[in-house]
Amino acid sequence: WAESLCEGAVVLRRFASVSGAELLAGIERVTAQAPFRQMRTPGGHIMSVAMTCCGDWGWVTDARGYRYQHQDPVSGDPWPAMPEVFRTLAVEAATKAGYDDFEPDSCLINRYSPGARMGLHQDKNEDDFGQPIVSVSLGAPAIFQFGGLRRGDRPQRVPLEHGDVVVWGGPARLRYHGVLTLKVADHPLTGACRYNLTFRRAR
Ligand code: MD5
Ligand code: FE
Repeated sequence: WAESLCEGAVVLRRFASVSGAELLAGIERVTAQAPFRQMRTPGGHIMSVAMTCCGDWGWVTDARGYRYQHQDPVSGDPWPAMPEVFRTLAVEAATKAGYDDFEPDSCLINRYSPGARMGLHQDKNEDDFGQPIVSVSLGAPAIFQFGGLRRGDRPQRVPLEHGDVVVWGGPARLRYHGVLTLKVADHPLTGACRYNLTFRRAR
């Protein structure tokens, strides 16, 4: 059940479903200190996905651009610590995919409500593209768009459900990707929302 989407992209179907409730409790703990917020892009648009972060480095966007920083710009406090259950899951998934020394220093938490989407983009604010990214889907299902190395490459549609984990490394690390508009759904643990945990080595 380690399915390969293409060279470098490994899907671990339902890998996180046993820890789903604990991961959602971790999200509650983080958001008590650093609530979800809709950030502004450098182009002035408000993102439809609500975000927060935990770990040493948090990803932020505002009029000044995209970057990682130690502090939550809303509170000025350091981002909450990464819950141990988050880190353990990400390290185990990376190991299964062949990355034995992945140590995430950043976890972006995305919350998609019905109607939210994420346009095609590359993740390239990190220092070392040799490090993989681990993403964990929780709650309502979504259609992930997995593109190529050029923006114009036609994306594949990959359905992602509660508990699915994808490890993006090697030649998949810099592919364009996005998430289609979330449909209305009703998941027993999250209601209509989809959460995604994105684990990265930022520095
Ligand atoms: C999500 N989040 O479902 C995705 C999961 C983000 C974001 O894209 O930037 O917050 S991470 C998917 C990903 C990461 C790195 C590379 C590739 C996909 N890829 O090569 O397709 O909310
Ligand atoms: Fe991304």
